Amino acid sequence: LAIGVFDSGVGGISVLAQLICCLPKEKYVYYGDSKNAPYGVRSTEEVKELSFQVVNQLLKKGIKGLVVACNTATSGAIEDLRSKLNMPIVGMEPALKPAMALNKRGKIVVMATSVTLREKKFNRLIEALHNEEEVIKLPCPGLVEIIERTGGKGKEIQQYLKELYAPLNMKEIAAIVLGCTHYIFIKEEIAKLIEEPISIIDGNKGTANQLKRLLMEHQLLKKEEMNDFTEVVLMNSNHAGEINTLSKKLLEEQLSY
Ligand code: DGN
Repeated sequence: LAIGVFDSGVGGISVLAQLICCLPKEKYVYYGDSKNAPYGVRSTEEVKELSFQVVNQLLKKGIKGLVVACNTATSGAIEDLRSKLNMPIVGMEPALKPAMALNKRGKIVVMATSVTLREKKFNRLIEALHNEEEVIKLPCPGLVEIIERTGGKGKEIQQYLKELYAPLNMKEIAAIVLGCTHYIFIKEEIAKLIEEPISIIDGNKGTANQLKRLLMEHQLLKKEEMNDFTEVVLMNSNHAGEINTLSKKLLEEQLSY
């Protein structure tokens, strides 16, 4: 049985790459719902409905665990998914805790979709960390669409980021948290815009570690001797179950870092 991984498009490919590094013997089925991207501007009900549609496709492939490789779908649907499916389920969380653990003075910018920033899950996290004044919520409307179209390269992204950061005082910022899995592909572009002491952090490692812990706990981890290679099936709703070239290219890029 495989690990099912999904996102509202190609964003979760960055998570998949991290999972492969952490658990290379497993089989993965990735579903990118590019046809319905972005989820980030939809109602919570719609996000739930779309997430269940995708998960039904993954269940048909035979999965033993699920990674919701999308902060938006995690915020909107993970509780319902957990109550309906009997398997380990791991989601995304904007990496605020690691950002605070750096113990730097200054504000933490969280780049994410409007759904993620407005949902209870994230706001509870900020409250629990007693960090309300230090967090700047930075929604990035339209950015997911540009990344779906360009793979995260080119002038359009640079221009977008320049305008997004223009109102902020860079000197006040200690860290930038990438709270949307699509934004990992533009990490280098963001790095070009900022100066050294600002750290850029994502939650992918945390998710991979959590999956490993849960699979071990449920004795679902593949045995060392069973498989010498990673098996990956890529699907995308825009391509009728076919491998999507952009997903493949992004996965190869991520794995070669
Ligand atoms: N990759 C999704 C996330 O992590 O929130 C963003 C997707 C979207 O549809 N806006």
